[in-house]
Amino acid sequence: MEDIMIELKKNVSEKRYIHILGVIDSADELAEKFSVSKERARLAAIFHDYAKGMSKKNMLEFSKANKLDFDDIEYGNKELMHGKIARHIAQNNYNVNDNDVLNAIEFHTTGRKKMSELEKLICLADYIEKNRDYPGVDKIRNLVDIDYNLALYTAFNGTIIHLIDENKIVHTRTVEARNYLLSILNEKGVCV
Ligand code: DGI
Ligand code: FE
Ligand code: FE
Repeated sequence: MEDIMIELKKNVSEKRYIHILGVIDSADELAEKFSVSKERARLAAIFHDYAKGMSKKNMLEFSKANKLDFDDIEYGNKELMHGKIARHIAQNNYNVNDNDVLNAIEFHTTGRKKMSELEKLICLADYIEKNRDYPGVDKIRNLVDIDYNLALYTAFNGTIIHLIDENKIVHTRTVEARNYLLSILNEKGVCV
C-alpha cells in the first residue's frame, strides 16, 4: 500500500492527492454502513482518481495504445475517461483483480444502474470527503446517516442539475444511476 501511495503521489497534483486521502478516509468510515470490507473500500478509493492528472492528449494516446473503448459521450471528455483509465492501471500495473473494486473505480464518476454497494460507497465517498466544498455538500453529508441511498440520489440530482445549468451533456449512465437509486427509495417507501 505504501508503494502505491508513493506512485500515486507522483501522478497527481498535491490538491488531488489530498482529495484522494479524504476519499480513502470517507470510504473507510462508510464501509460498515454498506457492509463492504474496509480493505476493498480503501483499495477502490486509492485508485479512483489515479488518472486524473493525465492530459487529454495522454488519455487519448493511452486509450489507443491499450485498446480502451469509450462511447461517443465519453471520448475526448477527460472527466468521463479518467475512471476507465484508472481501472486499467489498477488491473494491469498493480494486479488488482477484484472485479467489484475495478468496477467501483471505473464507474465512480457516473455511477450506473444496478451499481453494487461498493460502487455506491465510492461515489458517495467522492462526493462527501472532508475537503469537498460545493453548494449542498452538507445536506448530502447529513443524509448519509438517514439513508445512504437517499444521500447518493440527492448527490446525483445535484450533479445532473449542475450539468444541465452548464449546458453539458449528461451521460446516460448518470441518469440511469439516479433513476436506479430513486427506484430503490420508492421500493423501500423512503420519502424523497
Ligand atoms: O474526479 P473528481 O473531481 O473527484 O469527481 P468525479 O469523478 O465524480 O467527477 C468529475 C467531473 O465529472 C465532475 O465535474 C462532474 C463531471 N460529470 C459527472 N457526471 C457527468 C459529468 N460530466 C458530464 N459531461 N456528464 C456526466 O454525466
Ligand atoms: Fe474522479
Ligand atoms: Fe475523486
